[in-house]
Amino acid sequence: MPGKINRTHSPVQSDRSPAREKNGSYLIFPPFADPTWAYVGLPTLKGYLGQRGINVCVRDYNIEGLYFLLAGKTMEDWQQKLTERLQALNGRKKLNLYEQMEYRRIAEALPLCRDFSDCLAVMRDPHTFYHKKTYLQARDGFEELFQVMEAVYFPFRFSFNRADHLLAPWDFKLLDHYIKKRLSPFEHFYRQQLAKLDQPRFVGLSLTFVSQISETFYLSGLIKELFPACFVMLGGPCIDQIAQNSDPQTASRLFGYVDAIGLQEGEKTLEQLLPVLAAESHDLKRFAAIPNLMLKGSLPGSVVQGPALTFDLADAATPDYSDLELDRYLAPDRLLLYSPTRGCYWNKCSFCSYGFNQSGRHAYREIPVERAVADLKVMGQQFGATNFYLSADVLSPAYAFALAQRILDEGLDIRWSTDLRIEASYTPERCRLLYQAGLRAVAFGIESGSDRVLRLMNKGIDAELIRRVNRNFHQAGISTSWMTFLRHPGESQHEAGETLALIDRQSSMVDQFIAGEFNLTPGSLISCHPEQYGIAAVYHTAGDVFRLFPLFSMGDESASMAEHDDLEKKIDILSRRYHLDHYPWAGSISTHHSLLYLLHEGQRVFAKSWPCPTNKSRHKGGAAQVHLKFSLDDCWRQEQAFTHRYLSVALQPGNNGDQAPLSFDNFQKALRRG
Ligand code: B12
Ligand code: SF4
Repeated sequence: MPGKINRTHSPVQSDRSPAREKNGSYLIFPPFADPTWAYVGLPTLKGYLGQRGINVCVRDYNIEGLYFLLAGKTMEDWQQKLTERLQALNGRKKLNLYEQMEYRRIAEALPLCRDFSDCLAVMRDPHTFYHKKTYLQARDGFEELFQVMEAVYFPFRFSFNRADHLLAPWDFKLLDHYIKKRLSPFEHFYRQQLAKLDQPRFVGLSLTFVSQISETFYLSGLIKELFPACFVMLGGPCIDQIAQNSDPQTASRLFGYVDAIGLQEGEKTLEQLLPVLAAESHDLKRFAAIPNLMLKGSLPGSVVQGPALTFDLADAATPDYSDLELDRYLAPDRLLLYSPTRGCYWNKCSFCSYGFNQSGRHAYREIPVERAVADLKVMGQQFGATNFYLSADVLSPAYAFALAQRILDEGLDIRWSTDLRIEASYTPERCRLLYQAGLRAVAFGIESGSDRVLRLMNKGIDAELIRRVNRNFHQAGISTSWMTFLRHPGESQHEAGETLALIDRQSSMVDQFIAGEFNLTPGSLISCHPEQYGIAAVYHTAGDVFRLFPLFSMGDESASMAEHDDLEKKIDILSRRYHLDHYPWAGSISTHHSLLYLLHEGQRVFAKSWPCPTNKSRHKGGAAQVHLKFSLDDCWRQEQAFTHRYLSVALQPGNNGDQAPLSFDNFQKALRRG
């Protein structure tokens, strides 16, 4: 029998009163994103607007939605649905390909159904959180929760960093299918939440990460359905990328879902827009003058855009987290995000197009150090936090030193982590200053261990400088994380090996690392001038209408399978010496859980392997506990064969380097063909 579900237990219930909320303006952060801390974008906007007398309410549906998923009633419904569906499929003589895919997922998910609220309790308890085996079991519990969800909502996939279709990217057809068929796991939760709003006048949804696309559009549809007069708007880096990269037709279709889009930073946009919306009758002409605002134009397929504006950080205000229940996040302590700088002072690496940098209007800016330290102090006092993540592209060395000095002068006792660039000015003495001021973890974009590739990337650093600066930080007691990637266009097999060899040689002073694979980022120098990097063609799939996942072909220079396997083996050997994990778990870079473990157990906590949890009940365990008519191995083999066959065609560009066929539509047709 699948695990029992406890309906009465209540750690997953919110204390928030169900009373109707009167505020007319809301800023909502939709799922799916990191649930271990509150993301900084909306509290930053609330702080700024509040200082100017404009009141907005921030709601984090990412964390509140997770509590809904963990509720006993939700799991009970899912378990019933899975049981009924399995019975129905077992009643068939034969399963088609799609049913086989679903059947295997259901069979493996059913035995995992249980009350997962114990996992939540572990993550929030200051004792069990630091007991590694217990922590890992709870972490696996959350992964299993998603596995169950993926079976219920097949063919969609979910995690704290993903919400997508099995194979096809989000396009309008897939989004409409998701919205009209009410396929979101949060359908009931959204309705409960929205029922509490008393005729909202304005709702701004933050679309920061790709993993929020489906829920953002789903929510906007629901809000429009429930409150037709409400002005619904999107903002954040991901929708900015979509609006800037898509062709004009796609951009204009976005206004079938929302009234407006905020490009780049939202402070000035909302400061000017909200009073206009509050006025009895809107003077529509005034919209067109609002900075960074994008609206539907009067001609079919056209859009109107307000003047582009780069926010002056001298005007920034203290982020306001007061609407959020900070103890509901998945962590035993409070950590706040704060963004003291925006943009990158280097901003010329070949592969990078960070945040709004590609717009050319996201110059490097800093909140004056005195103000930043005052903000940290106020936030610490107001929200009871001593841990901070300085959430920014990068801090300049001069800024980091001045900030550290000021923290010490003000006697501020905090611990923090952030991203820095490798620079010669980080001497042993300066690194000690940073440590004294509370810096405990730093992430570096190392990228490569080959000097030639670093030059090709225009990184402005070399392997010798990397070694020296990393050592200075490490020896000062600051944990160092290396972010590297392989297969930059033009990188040879030997050069890729140099990166792994550098990590290997320096591993006694590298506290965490990641060796990822090169991805083409829209707006990066490589994307804009592929020929300079030996790229034969850049193309998209037909379904990638938002232009978020450019693909490329290198002619015949690509690595062979054997070369690829050789690098993977080397990464594996290196990784075995560490405890590395994906977002947001302890062992991933720049996350809340990793910082907490570093503070608790020291710099080298991830530079050794961790005990394995014992509750891995996947696959075989699952099949043993439910009545199965069809072989799961056969289902798996059929799916593998189809996926391989399908993608080998669907990802190939057309004859002129045009788009590849992969899309929701194309996938459906291929399924029917089998
Ligand atoms: C710090 C950072 C992180 C941190 C913290 C992330 C977190 N979850 O808290 C770490 C290192 C952990 C991280 C991880 C990842 N990140 Co990151 N990260 C950043 C970074 C460098 C800064 C973010 C920040 O603090 N900005 C400062 C705040 C104040 O600005 P903001 O959030 O953009 O909000 C402003 C505007 O967007 C706007 N706005 C926002 N919402 C709204 C709403 C309305 C209605 C309006 C009008 C305006 C508006 O106004 C705000 C104030 O000006 C950005 C790059 C960048 N410069 O944006 C990338 C960025 C956000 N990350 C990105 C990505 C991809 C990731 C990862 C998915 C990477 C990976 N491969 O796993 C993970 C996901 C983690 C997760 N699941 O949550 C992308 C997101 C876009 C995308 N294509 O998905 C970005 C934009 C970088 C990029 N590639 O362009 N990241
Ligand atoms: S990779 Fe880092 S240093 Fe290079 S441009 Fe991007 S943010 Fe700046």
